Amino acid sequence: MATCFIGMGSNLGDREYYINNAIKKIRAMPGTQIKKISRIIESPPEGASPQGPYLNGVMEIETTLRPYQLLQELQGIESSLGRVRTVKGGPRTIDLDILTYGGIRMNEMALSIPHPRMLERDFVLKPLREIAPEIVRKLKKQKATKKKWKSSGILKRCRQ
Ligand code: PH2
Ligand code: MG
Ligand code: MG
Repeated sequence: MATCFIGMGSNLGDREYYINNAIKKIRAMPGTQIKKISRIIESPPEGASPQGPYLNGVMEIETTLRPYQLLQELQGIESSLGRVRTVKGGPRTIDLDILTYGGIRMNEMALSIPHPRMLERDFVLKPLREIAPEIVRKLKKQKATKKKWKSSGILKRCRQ
């Protein structure tokens, strides 16, 4: 069983409908329980092409699904709610991102955990802090440590 945090976002069509439906469908995923859901906040699109404002939220789940099974379930829910992938970063009915999966770190083409840009995004940090402030503190500390190591050259020397 792993504790995971999932980011939700919508900026196309009936945004509340899509967020509520995604929550319902996540609740029905095999081996999965929702533990906490943050408040849903509205924010302007960050770093994306001109598009409408987003509704964003974060939830904590417990799941027996493995990372790629979880990804597949979430992508299935995105498709069932009319998500079409045309332009990268384009407007979407629903976006469901794995932010963290237990304490694991992975960096693969199809899946990077923790989500590589989550610590730079207020629309993730604000709801995540509301339900799990300790996770934000831990990830920020890990990032600062990694940066220190990198600048000291230790990481590079280890890889050679
Ligand atoms: N998602 C993006 C790009 N920009 N901006 C906001 N406010 N909320 C999002 O969910 C969002 C974004 C790509 O995933
Ligand atoms: Mg996504
Ligand atoms: Mg996203």
